[in-house]
Amino acid sequence: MKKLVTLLLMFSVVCFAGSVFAATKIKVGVVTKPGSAQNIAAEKFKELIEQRSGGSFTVKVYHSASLGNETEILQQVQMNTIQMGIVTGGPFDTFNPIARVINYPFLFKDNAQADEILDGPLGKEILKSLESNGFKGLSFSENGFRNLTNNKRAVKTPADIDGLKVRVMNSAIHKAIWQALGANPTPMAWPIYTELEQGVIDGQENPLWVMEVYKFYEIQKHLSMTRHVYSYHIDVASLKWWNTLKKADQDMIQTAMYDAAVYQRRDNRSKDAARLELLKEKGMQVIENPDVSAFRARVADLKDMELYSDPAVKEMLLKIMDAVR
Ligand code: EAX
Repeated sequence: MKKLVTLLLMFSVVCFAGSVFAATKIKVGVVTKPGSAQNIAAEKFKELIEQRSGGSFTVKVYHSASLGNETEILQQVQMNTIQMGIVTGGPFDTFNPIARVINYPFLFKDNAQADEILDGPLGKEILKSLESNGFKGLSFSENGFRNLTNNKRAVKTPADIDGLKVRVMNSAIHKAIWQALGANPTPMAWPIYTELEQGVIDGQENPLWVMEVYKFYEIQKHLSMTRHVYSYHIDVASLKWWNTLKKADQDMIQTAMYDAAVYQRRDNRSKDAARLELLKEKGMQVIENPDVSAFRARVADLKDMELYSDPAVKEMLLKIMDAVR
């Protein structure tokens, strides 16, 4: 009997210690490979939260589309089969049209404007509105300003874009932008190296880091610094999961993700000049000053399109336009 009591006691001590010390695992999904913008944000978040929580949270980053494309990552976050995702603004568009506002062409002049809006009250409102889709929006990390590459010709003016088959993200606004610019936009999930290599598409548009990390200089000849969209990632958690966490843990995760996002934006920006040099060295023909005002004129009417007919979405777009004017 005594032995049994002792055993039972030992067993409950082990269980208690287990429940106190078992770390909570956070699975984070990104579609890109190590060294990419999303991955740098995810890895920094891992480092910060594991350190600050004293090990009570551990993070595993699932990368390189091992969990599927960005839309599929978001579906898994909604269901809480993974707890977090760092996902480009484009694919959010199909879940909530509010994501369209930041993808609006030529919305931000520079990084400082993007930070001011996204870290400010309007950015918070956008994150908040994702709760209706089962996402807890934590912060914005960045892909960066997007630029056009293609294999057909140097692009300086809209006429040079006419008829180019350009891959775009799965997003209504990105498709509309390239239609307005005169291209033949083809929505496609990431990654796209093979399609570029085989010539299924003539070109694509992404920030400079993508051309370097994914070695697009091997298969794309022309780069035009169009900077047509400031591309953000939304760093999201599953709302289902979020609601099970203690307030103190929510705060710690929120702060760690925001700090990681700020770190990653700075890191990304600090590397851009060297990247451009590298791409030139690798043989890309770069048009550094295309006729941006002509591009702008072609997309000037997008805000009046059906895409922005939802009053809340339109209102948010106009508020941002007003704030950055
Ligand atoms: O970061 O699909 C895209 O073009 C994204 O920018 C991609 O996630 C690369």
